[in-house]
Amino acid sequence: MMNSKPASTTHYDVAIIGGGISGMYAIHKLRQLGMTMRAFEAGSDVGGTWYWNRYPGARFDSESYTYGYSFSDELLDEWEWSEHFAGQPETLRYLNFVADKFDLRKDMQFDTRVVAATFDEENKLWDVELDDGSHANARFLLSCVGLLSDPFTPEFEGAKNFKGQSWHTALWPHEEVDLSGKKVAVIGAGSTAVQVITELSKVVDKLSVFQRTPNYCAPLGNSPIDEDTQKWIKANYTEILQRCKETFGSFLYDFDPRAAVDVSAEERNAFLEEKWSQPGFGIWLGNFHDMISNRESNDLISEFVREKIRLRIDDPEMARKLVPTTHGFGIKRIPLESGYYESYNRDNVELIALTEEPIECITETGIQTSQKHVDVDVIIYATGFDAVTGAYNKIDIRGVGGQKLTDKWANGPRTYLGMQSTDFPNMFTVLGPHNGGTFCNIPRCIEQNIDWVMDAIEYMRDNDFKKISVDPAAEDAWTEHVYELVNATLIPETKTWFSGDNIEGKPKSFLLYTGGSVSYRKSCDDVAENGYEGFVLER
Ligand code: NA7
Repeated sequence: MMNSKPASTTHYDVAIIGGGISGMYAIHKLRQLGMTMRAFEAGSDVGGTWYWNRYPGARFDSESYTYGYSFSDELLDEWEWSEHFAGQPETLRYLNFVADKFDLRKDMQFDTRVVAATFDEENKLWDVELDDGSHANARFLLSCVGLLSDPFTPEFEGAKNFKGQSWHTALWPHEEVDLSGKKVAVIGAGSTAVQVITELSKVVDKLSVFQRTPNYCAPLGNSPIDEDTQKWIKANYTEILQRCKETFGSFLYDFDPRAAVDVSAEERNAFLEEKWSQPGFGIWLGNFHDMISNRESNDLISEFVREKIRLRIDDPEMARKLVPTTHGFGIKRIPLESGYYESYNRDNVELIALTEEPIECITETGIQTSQKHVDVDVIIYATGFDAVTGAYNKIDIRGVGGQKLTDKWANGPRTYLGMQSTDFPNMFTVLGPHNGGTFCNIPRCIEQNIDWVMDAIEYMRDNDFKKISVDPAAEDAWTEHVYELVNATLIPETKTWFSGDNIEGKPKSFLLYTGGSVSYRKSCDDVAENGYEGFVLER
């Protein structure tokens, strides 16, 4: 493939893969450094996650005003979020507004996939091959591919024979889809399914939900932002954004320093009731600090939430299927919902618990389970993503000595700070595996990641360095640190995309970083302050 390289290859200082929130910000920052760059984006326009995930109900689980970019006071002042948790159309409008305001598209190439990237050791350059066969090269390769950008559709027997329409939620059609009067199946019960089921249940003739593992869903508590609150937000952006820098997940709330087991039952219940009644992730990331590490505490909190779920479902048999029993609260991503459980009180919604009634195959007209045939017109796969490493595996990335990144990460990723991997010099992985941004209010950590990478690039330019690579000892230590942190929690006990075990055949290995944003930022800052300790810089 690489031999067909055309004679003329365009050169940039930085080649960026992806035109979502990370890629867009990277362009803005690189311009400030006076560098040349090009972002290659598979979609036809900006937005990444928010460009692709157009399904009904797609919405922030982060407070809108903690999610937007913070780099421009003017932008903070000009943009007004209409809801505390904005829906996808508004978010995409916002990202278009940013792209227009900062004229970002002129450094972006849409409808273009990067198919390969090879490090040219002699010239210390990355050669990037695009899906039209053309090439570009750059001193630095910045992967801005996001965490959840490689949609996963399980291979059910017979799926190809289905005569109706079917699609993955992340590939929702761009044209208007009218599902009223239709019989629709949704496969999945994660955050996406919870959002899409709630909306579809209100419009379709019949909705059949195929759920493998129920989740603990908590109320989102969304509402419009009134005029006074709007003024308050604008006047307090500095404090809001500063607060996000000080908390574990870069949200406005943080874990409570008390252990759930150390307080009286009365105090604990009052605390949980309060958290439950508040909007957003407070019930998860503002809960007792030992919730994700202490079995007893986790059991107490899980039972509190189970009871909340039971109370909302009319039919006890339906409630039994919807109440999680095989994992504890907060160990997996908590879907936030706006009437999800009430969907199951509607006559037009049925729930098929796949643990009791597995899918045998897909037929021309619907889904055959071990017990019945469910007739459907449309099948919606809300089956998640090949998370974190999936998008990397789709690109033939080769580092020193032609080593393939997929081979290096075959048994699980190895990185330093989640920013770079040994033998893949000059390649920075924004929100990459084991990066602090993986367990974070994403844009807050994207800005931290990009700012840090830009400082490194600037430092190299100013000191005439051409190559930055990771010392293997630093990579070993970071990887060890990542596993040590997660092994002190209950997370390894559960199957989740956090560990790649939502995908058959993918090695179970933890992909995120659970040390929290504050600790992660400090690690990154310390490395920079110590002359990029753990990295090797060459001229
Ligand atoms: P998730 O959270 O990975 O959810 C995927 C869902 O699809 C989950 O319920 C899975 O069940 C289900 N699934 C996956 N494969 C199958 C098969 N083969 N059969 C039946 N059901 C299956 O993805 P989401 O898109 O909902 O959310 C991803 C992230 O986006 C979320 O964490 C937020 O950060 C935003 P399982 O639980 O594996 O039994």
